[in-house]
Order: sequence, then C-alpha cells, then structure tokens
Amino acid sequence: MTTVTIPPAKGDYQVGREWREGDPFHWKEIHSRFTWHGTGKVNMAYECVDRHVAEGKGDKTALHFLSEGEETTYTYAELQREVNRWARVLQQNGVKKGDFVFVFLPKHPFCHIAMLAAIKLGAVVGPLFEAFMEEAVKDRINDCEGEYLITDHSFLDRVIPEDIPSLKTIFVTDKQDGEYISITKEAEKETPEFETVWVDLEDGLNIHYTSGSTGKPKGIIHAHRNMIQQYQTGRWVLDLHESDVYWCTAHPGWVTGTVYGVFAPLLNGVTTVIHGGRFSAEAWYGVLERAGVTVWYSAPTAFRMLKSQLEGLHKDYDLSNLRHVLSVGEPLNPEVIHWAYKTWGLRIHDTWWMTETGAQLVANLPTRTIKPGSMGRPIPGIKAAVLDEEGRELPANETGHLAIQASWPSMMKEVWKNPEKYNTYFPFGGNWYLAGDLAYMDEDGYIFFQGRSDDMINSSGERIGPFEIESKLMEHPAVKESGVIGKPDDVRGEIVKAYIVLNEGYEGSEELSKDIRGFVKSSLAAHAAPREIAFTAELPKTQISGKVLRRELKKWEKEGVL
Ligand code: 6R9
Repeated sequence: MTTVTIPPAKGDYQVGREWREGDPFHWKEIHSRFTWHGTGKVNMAYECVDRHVAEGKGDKTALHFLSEGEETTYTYAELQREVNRWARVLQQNGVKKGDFVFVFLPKHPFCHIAMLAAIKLGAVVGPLFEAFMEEAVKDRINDCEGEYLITDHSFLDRVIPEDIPSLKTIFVTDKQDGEYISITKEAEKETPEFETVWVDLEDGLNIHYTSGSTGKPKGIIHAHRNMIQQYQTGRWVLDLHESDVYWCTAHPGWVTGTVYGVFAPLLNGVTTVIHGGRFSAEAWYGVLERAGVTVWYSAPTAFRMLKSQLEGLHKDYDLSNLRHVLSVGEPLNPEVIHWAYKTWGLRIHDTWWMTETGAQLVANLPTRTIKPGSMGRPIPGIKAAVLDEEGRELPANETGHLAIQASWPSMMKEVWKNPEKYNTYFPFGGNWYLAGDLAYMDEDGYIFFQGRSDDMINSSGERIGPFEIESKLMEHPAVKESGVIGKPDDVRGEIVKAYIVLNEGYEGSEELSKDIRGFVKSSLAAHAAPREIAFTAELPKTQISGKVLRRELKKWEKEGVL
C-alpha cells in the first residue's frame, strides 16, 4: 500500500529541542521537576496550581471558561484561592486522605476546582460524566462505597441518595439554600489558605470506570506518580509552551478530560479553555476564535462532524492562532487528516492510550512525519511490540496484539476490588501489557490500529480489521461515517457488513450500495468490500467519548434492527 505522508510542520517544538530521534530517554530525567524531589512526598494539586504561584506566575490566566452567555477567567492565584477554600470546606465536613470524592458537574471551572480541592487534601477523586443517568451514578459511587459527592442542583434528579447508602454528604455548587451543603457559599466564609496534604507517589489520585467489552465497568485507580508522564507528554506530545492557550474538548468524566483537560495543561502552566455545552460546528469554531486557542485536543468523531459541514464554514472564523491539533479515542481516518491539512493547513496528530495506561504511550510527535492511518510511534521512554497468540514478537506489517513493555510512570495503580483482573492485562506473563487492541507495526516503527480484538472479522479465513474498511468508506463522497462488523455467515464464517451514515444530500438506495461496494472493491480489496450495507441516520456511540460501538452494531445485526 502506498502512503502519502505529511512532513513535520516547521516550528519550535520542545521535543525537538530537548530530545532528538534516537536519543536515549528515561523518565527519571524529569523527576527533579517536581517538589517531591526534596521532601519525598508529592501532591498533584500542588504541582498543578501552587507551584506556578510560588514561581511568580500567579497573574497568568489558568482557566478561561466560555459558554453561551457566560465567560469567566481565573488566574493561577485565583484558582489557588478557590481550591484552598473548597478544600477547607471539604475538610471541615470530614473528608480526609484516602476518601473517595465523586464530582458530578458540567464542564465548568467548578468541576476543575472541585477535583483539585479533593486531591489537595489527599482524597481520591471520581469524576462522573455529565450526562450519566441514575444507574451509572449509583453503580459507581456504590462500588467505592463513596461518602462524598460534589454536584449541582440541576443534576440532583439523577442522584438518588436512598439507593446509595454509603453517601454521607452531598455538596452542591449553587448558592441557593436547600438540604445540601452549598460549597460555594461555605467557601466564601473561608480563608484562602490550605496546608497541602502531602502524599506518597503511590497514593490514590483518581478513579475512572472503563466499560470493557463484557461485564460490569471496572474501576481503574491511578496514583499521584502519574504527574511525571502527564507533565512530560503535555510538554512533548501536546507541545505546551507557557504562552499556549489550550483546549481539550473532553469532559473529565472521560479519562481524556481529566488527564489532558485538567492535569497536563495545569502541570505545564498554560491557559486551559473550558467550553460549556454541546458540540456544534459554529460553537466550536467560535471557541477556537474567541479564546485564541493555539493547541487543540479532540476526537475523531468531532473532526468527522466538522468535515461533514458546509464546505468553507471555517473561513467565517479566525483560526490563525491554532498551531497544533491532536486526536484520541478512536482510529483517525486518513481522509480526515487529509481534509484537515487541506482545509486548516494543519496536521492532526493522532495519539493512543487507554484509561488503564494513564497517559499517552503512542503518538505522532510534532517533529515526526505523519503517516495517515497510523497512530504514530511509541513516545520516548516507551517500548511497544506486536505479539502473536503465544506472545512472540511478530515481524513488521503482521497484525497481532498491541503490547507495551511495563512499566511506565502513569500505569494504573490497581483495578478497584479486583486484583486478579490486573493480571489479565499480562496474559503471557512477564512485562508485556496487552491493550486488547490489534495492530501492526511497519518497518519504521509506525503502529497501525486494526480494531479491538473482539472486532476483528474473519471472512473465508481472511482476517479483516474494521478500521481500514471504515476509512476507505470515508473516501466515498456519500459517506459521512460508518461502522463495520462481521455478520455470521454459514459459508464464509463471517461477511463484512457496513452501517453507513450518509452526507447531506445523499439518499440510501440499492444503486448507491452497489457503487460504494464497487469503490471499496476496486480501491482496497475484494474481500474487504461490504457484502451488506445498511444506511442509518446515526451510529451507536459510547456516551462518554463518542466511540462507534461495534458491539451494539452486532446486536442490531442479531436482532435484525437493520
Ligand atoms: C484515551 C482513551 C481506550 C481504547 C483503546 C483503543 C481506543 C484510543 C486510539 C484508539 C485507535 C487511537 N483508542 N486511542 N484507537 N486510535 N488513537 O481513549 O481511553 O476510553 O479507556 O479507550 O480506545 O481501542 O484500547 P479509553
């Protein structure tokens, strides 16, 4: 297959200045960055906020919040004062080191403040996604026997205290009186000083639930040591310089929104943009312009939506500050990279990691050539391989299990209440951590994602990854996005079936199906061409991160929905 590569853009990248391809690198090299270097103890909240004030950068804007009809900013000094006041209120109400504090708030500075306040007193923070319903909220807090929740009155209809017996105290961020403690009102009465609770590197920091393909979501606990890798990837992958205005579009309920929406930018002392509200192309371009965003981290689903807008829409906005764009969460279709390069004149840098890994492991560093369709190469300090079913390393270009050599600074601390589960990530023993993703690595070390292991299609003995077909489909002018699965078939084992959402102006028909099928057949491979195509108005996606749910498509198929 020929690949059209995209060369690095010219720029003063930190990674290029501090590290060049082939140089050795060890995480220890940056340990001295942190305050624990002297004391042996750390605190993520201190590194995110207080150290910048201590270094004389208190007047710099830490948070810039924009939402329809509302715009506020907090300097690092203001953020420090608020975090301290909130931490005092939490402490007076019994919260102590090691307790779980759940945060159920919209995208808003209060969400950042609540998380940092809990962390500053050594609690383990559990950010809950803003659109969670009763069941999701209840299950998570119950699983941790959580005693504390910080939320907002408008979310209380989804919190049923009778179903969460461990819950002792609910704090609300509104000022109105009611049966719960108004944390904002109480905080106003407090002095803005708080003695950081210093913790060990290994102490709990946050918990996120990851759904996995079967069974109940599992709670992944991370430790304060994550700061090492989260700071460093913020520096080298996101290329955060102090003058940057950075926007991560994810809500902290998704691990991306916590690690790269709260921790990494604050550790690097930049201005973090928070946008309240949902996606619309106009609103998002508006945020990029209004806030003067320079570095932007989002997900393929959003980029695909922007691509499907009226051509030229971006020209109504001044995007001239934007210099570095990144993606995570799902395979990034080459077509989208080419479109962005043509439209914005910018490369989208794909990055790969998981809730369990705590930070990026594979990425397109800004100094590297991009091969569209590849997630990039392991970042400095990380070794990856592709393994066969017995755990042996496969040669270049052969698809197998993506594995990472353990350990790294932000590796999960534990799977909550399920220590055996942790070992299942190491099925071959030794140090190879298995992601559950299938991929191949080319001669240059670039990794090409093929699908989750459960998503692989086996048709007449041919193993076909859904991603390659989905990306090919996107090149067809009628296709907005698609989800490809294997449909059980008596003769072939499985056949390729594609669920397709059409671009505006197109209508599903037998003729269009034929045309799309022919297109894949002639430009990819006959066996990859979907034998069945179903047109749908929408694809099922994960609520938190907007990933296409192929598992759900398989259910549609089984139940004959489409
Ligand atoms: C950060 C995050 C992890 C799973 C992962 C993989 C998929 C993430 C990707 C990607 C293709 C990328 N994934 N990044 N697939 N290309 N750049 O997404 O964490 O929600 O736990 O999901 O997401 O399948 O194993 P999480």
